[in-house]
Amino acid sequence: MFNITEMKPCIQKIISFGPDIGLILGSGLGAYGEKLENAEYIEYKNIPGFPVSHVEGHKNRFIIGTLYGKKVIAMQGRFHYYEGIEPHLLALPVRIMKMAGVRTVILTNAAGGLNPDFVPGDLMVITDHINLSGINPLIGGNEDAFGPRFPDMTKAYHPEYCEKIIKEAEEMGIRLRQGIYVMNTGPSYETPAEIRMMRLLGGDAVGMSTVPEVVAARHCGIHVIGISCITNMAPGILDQPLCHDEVIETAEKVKHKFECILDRIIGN
Ligand code: 6GU
Repeated sequence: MFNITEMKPCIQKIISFGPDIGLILGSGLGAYGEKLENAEYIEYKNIPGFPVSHVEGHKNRFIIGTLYGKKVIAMQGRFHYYEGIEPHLLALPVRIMKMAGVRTVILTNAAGGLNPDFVPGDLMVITDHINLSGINPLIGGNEDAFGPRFPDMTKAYHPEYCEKIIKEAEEMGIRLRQGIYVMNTGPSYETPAEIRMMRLLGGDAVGMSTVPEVVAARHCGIHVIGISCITNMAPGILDQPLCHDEVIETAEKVKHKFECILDRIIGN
């Protein structure tokens, strides 16, 4: 098991900065990190034992800086289990944020729509999740310094923040959905039969990330806000095949709407 305290000297810059808000940016949204003022960069490769993401467009660095007067740390390039990164390593970024004093983490992702009322380009506030991935970043010896062996996952997605975000989006004239995020490992997309199952289970969107970070964040008491960009409908919902280019294309199209919401959340 990796010993996180050994990383401390390499993340001293982050710890001294003392960010309040953590941002983990999903596919197509990494550029938001560039908005931070007086930014400094900490490359993952300079943190010993830290994984590196090979997903295209992910920059593999933390950015620390201020935005609307708040101290923010953004993770530009997140890790996925499908890359072959061990589950316990998926908890590291959130734990570094915890050591630096982060109280709230905002997670974004690209997801497939399960709810037939959704359309590609919709944004969805995550109100809860279903972990179908079969992995959990807390498997292994418990890191007692971070949290309990059996952490509670009720209200994992801060209910008052969810409500507030929905209200503010309304004020801004942005249609914001809400729903349950289902995590599957990927990298293959689901079969139509699997999608029917997920829908029956009560899922509204499906993706390949976020849940491990949420579990790690709740373990150590960090508040969570999750927002999915519905980049495509899940296989079988529409009678058409799914390709990754569509995911990237839609994420690019709704980037502005997504950024407006992030601005408002961080500002308030
Ligand atoms: Cl349909 N499935 C999964 N697992 N991840 C996705 C997706 C679908 N669409 C975007 N990301």
